[in-house]
This record gives sequence, C-alpha cells and structure tokens, in this order.
Amino acid sequence: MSEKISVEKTVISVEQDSFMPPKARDYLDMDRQYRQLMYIHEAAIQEVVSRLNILKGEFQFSNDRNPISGISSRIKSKESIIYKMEKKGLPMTVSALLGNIHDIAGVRVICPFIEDVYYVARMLARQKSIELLEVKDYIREPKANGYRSLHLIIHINVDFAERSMSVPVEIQIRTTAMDFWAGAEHQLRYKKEREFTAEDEEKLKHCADLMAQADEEMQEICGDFNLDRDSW
Ligand code: 0O2
Repeated sequence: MSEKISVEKTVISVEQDSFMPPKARDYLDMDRQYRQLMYIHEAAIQEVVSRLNILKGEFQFSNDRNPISGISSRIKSKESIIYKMEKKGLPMTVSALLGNIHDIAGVRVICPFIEDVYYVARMLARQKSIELLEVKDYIREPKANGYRSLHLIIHINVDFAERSMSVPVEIQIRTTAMDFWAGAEHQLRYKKEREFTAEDEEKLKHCADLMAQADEEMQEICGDFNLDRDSW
C-alpha cells in the first residue's frame, strides 16, 4: 500500500542554544519542506514521462503512425503556486498546498489527431499504478475563450527508498492545433505592454474555432479509430 503524499516534519540540525532566532528556524524548516515537496513531484513527472515514452516507443514498432508526437513537462513555479493559492484564498502553508493544488507536477502530451488524445488518455488511465482522480474535457466543452485540451488529474505511485507515495500529476493532452493556439494565446496574455481588448478576445476565439474545425476535418481524413469520446 502506498501512502498519500505528505511531507514529514523535518528537523533542522540547529543546536538548541544557537543564536538562530525561531522565525529563521521556521523559515528554514518551511524551505526544506518545500524543496522536498518539489523533489517528490519531480520524481512523479519522471514516472509519467517514462510511461509515455514506453508507449511512444511501442507505437513506433507496432503502428504505421504514432499517436504521440510530443511530450513535455514542468514543475509549477513558486510564483505561479503563490498566485493560485492567493486566488483561491488559501493560507500559505504546506498542508494547504498539498490539499488544494494538484498541478504542481504537469505533463503535456501532443497528438496529431483528436481521437489520439482520447486513445492516449485511455492507455494511461488503465495502467495499474495510476489512479484517475479527475477529468476536465475542454475539448468537448471548450472554455469561453476557445481553449481546448483534455486534462487528467492522476495519482501515480512513486517508490522511494523507504516508502511508496501516491503523487498527483496534471496531464494535459491535446492536438498540435490546440497546442499552437494555447501557446500563442498564453504568450499574448502575458505580454504586459499590451491590453487584451474585447475584439482581441473575439478574434482569438475565432482562431480557436478554426483550429477545432481543422482538427475535425483532419480526423475525418485520418478516419482511424472512431473512439467513443464520451466513454474512453
Ligand atoms: P501554468 O503556468 O501552466 O501553471 P483548478 O486546478 O481546477 O483549481 P485551474 O488552474 O483553472 O483550476 O484548472 P484548469 O482550468 O484545468 O487549468 C489548468 C492549466 O490549464 C493552466 O495552468 C494552463 O496551463 C492551462 N489552461 C487553462 N486555461 C487556459 C487558457 O485559457 N489558455 C491557456 N493558454 N492555457 C490554459 P496555469 O495554472 O494557468 O498555469
């Protein structure tokens, strides 16, 4: 049985009679817990990426084409974690972070066709040491701005020296066209010197819809699996 992720109370080796003030000691303790937490999530990313690479390699041998065209990953930055916790009105504690932020570890998979997205999701979700916690299907129900992607929150078992842990990872799976749009939109959104007007929003939404139409038409040409997208 693996235990749910929790960061052990770490003991900083500071002498009782040292001159270190209690606040500094608290800070060091938190800093160490934070780094430990990031390491655990890094390890979970390595597990997920390794499984995806195994699938990708297998498809190379057994299929005439590959449903996985790209894999990337990231650990959420400290700034982004703080921003999200503030937005959710959470206290800045390690336990609030663990209980509420499930995308510290993020993996992105890019697929050539829409049905590949659901196929890859199914191949991952059926794995024994992966537990599917949540599915957000922004392909079936795109965000108001046009964002499309399939998001899975999973728990993956990671074996460390003395114990196994079940660590949350967010996996975003989308087509090349969806990824092109999301990447460009993300850049525009974070371009500080430029205001995002209602007209811009409308144009971006229009571009997202064009991408979606191209994806559907490409899928028709490909015509591979006819997966039921609702019950993968
Ligand atoms: P970063 O830099 O990737 O860390 P929840 O997790 O449910 O509390 P959240 O975070 O809104 O709420 O979840 P959601 O909607 O599943 O979005 C999570 C991630 O999806 C985002 O992470 C983005 O990576 C991506 N995403 C969601 N909406 C958009 C969008 O409109 N445009 C683009 N380009 N990406 C989007 P973060 O935390 O925003 O950032």
